[in-house]
Amino acid sequence: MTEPFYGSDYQALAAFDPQIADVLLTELERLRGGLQLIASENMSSPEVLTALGSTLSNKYAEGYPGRRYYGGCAEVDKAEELAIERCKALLDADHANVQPHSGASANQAVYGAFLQPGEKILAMSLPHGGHLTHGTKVSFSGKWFDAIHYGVHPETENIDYDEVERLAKEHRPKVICAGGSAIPRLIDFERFRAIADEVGAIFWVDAAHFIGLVAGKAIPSPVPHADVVTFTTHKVLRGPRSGALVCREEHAKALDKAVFPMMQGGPQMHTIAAKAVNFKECATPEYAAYASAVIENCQALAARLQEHGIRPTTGGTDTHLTLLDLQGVGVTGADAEARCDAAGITLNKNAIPNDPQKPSIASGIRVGTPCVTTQGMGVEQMTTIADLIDEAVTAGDADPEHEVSRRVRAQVTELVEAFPAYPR
Ligand code: DSN
Repeated sequence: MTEPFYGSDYQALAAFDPQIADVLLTELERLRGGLQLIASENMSSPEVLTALGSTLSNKYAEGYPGRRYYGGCAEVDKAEELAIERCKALLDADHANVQPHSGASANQAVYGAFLQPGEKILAMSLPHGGHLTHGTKVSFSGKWFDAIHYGVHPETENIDYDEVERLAKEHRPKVICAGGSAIPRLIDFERFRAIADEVGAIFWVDAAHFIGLVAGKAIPSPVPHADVVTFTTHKVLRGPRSGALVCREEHAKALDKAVFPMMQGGPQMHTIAAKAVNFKECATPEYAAYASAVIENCQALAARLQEHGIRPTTGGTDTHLTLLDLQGVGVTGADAEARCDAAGITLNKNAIPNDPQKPSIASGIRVGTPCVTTQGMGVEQMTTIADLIDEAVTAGDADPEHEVSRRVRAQVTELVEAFPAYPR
């Protein structure tokens, strides 16, 4: 390249705004210095980050490629067309909309396309693993729509499909939603489709958590079964922080209109370019191997934690996350999160099904392997990580100076130095 590229120039930023430059650098050091086990996070490639830090951020481009409300969109049109085509090919979908700013925005579009205020949706309850935008009272989805919630079976801790069917027949919802943020097992999309067909409902899959595993062909796809599939692009998928949706051709117009102009204004063209880069990455054999390794690692981690008496709900995992019940070791989710944090392990407290604790305390933690797998760790390292989690949770302290915090942190440092994030 002969021209200077404007963007990603850290030195220039540091000269102008040392305070923000310092935040950028210390956040990078935080990422590098500890174990990142939040199931919904990942580490995008430098190529994705370069597209994000580009002058495409400047462009207004309301509308869709070839049909914009502003001039000067020829170049950004190319980026969006590439993103759409790559997304459709990756997920074998009829239609893709790559403009949603986030998973929540993509979900809003589903409500906008298929429901009128006050109409019914059937979705998984948040305390059983659902999501805020699936009809919780604190979200637009529960304030403006009539949400009915299913949960997990008390014995299997897996989705109670009989309950889904019973509630669907009783309430006749316009939309049935599958997916959530703390579901460790595969979802039976065929069963959901059959239930939706029985009551004439739209079948929506919120695949934010697991779409990366689908893209890597590591788990079955919801796309052949669902009317619409929404997702984020920054979780296992490893793209920029954003959202997207794919749908059947018959719903393309309604969903496009619901994304813009109903729910959003100008699309973020730099992020759309970064999504295009990410979809290209996800179509490679390397990414497919990564997606399988994420699951293998998570299964190894869950199995080892179980040996320590930290129980994976549902008995294990088929995906990138395991939801762990800490009641057997007598520690709350909040305490476990704080103790791990002090020891250099970042994870989050999480409600478990039928949790006796309030959500801000919780009886569980959610642990995921997207980041550590990106760093190249394998099943051997998962055993070490499980041992470190166990030590921090059961013997540790929220004080970073506590001897257990220090001891675990030293081992974490050794591990992340052997498998660096964003190698220098
Ligand atoms: N915050 C996301 C997660 O952690 O799963 C869901 O929106």
